[in-house]
Amino acid sequence: MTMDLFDGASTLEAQEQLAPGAMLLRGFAVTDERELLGALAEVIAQAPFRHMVTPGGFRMSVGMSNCGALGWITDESGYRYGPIDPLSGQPWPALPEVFLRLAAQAAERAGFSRFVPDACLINRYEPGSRLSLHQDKNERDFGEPIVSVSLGLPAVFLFGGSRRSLPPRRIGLMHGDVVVWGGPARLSYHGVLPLKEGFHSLVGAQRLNLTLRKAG
Ligand code: MD3
Ligand code: FE
Repeated sequence: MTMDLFDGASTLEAQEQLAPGAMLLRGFAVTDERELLGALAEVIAQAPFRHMVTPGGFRMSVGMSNCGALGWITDESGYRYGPIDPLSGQPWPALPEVFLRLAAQAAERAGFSRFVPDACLINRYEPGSRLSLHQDKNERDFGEPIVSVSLGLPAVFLFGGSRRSLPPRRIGLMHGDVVVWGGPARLSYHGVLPLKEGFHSLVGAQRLNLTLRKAG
């Protein structure tokens, strides 16, 4: 792990490689927290959180929305990206500049230059919400990384291997933590344990997770 003091904000930032291709940037988004949450509120006003249904017919406990040219959706016919919010019949809201800037800066730090996402899946966890072990493989190019941003209540993230049967590591993800998933880590299984009750001073009784992706 490397620690570096930066830019007069007197923030101590830790950078930790979880595995080849998986770089955890502790607190990387904290300085942008208010701008991120403000932009997020505007997106959610246009495209509210909804509980999507899996192809198997299960209602997801995580509330989801999207912004960007493409949004991730699931329904009875499958998992996919599409340009239209099925709830409004309108295009997904545009990606806010602050999302684009943060994603590019985090990706750069992890060794991916010029990362330009075209999709952002927004996950809302309420106490009890969980995400079972899965791979993200609906994107066109697995050579592109995914940048995840955690806001609000802490969660236990499960970081597995290339097969579902391999036991996952448990990693605490806190407000402001950013993880860049690329290279050999890109297709690893991962999930989130049920969220515990709590209250975050800026975000309230929930956890919000942004995943910035190049989907198309
Ligand atoms: C590792 N989200 O949206 S973020 C997802 O906290 C998702 O809401 C979780 O899994 C969440 O698909 C985890 C961390 C994450 C995101 C994408 C990954 C880890 C990943 C893609 C590949 C490998
Ligand atoms: Fe995922």
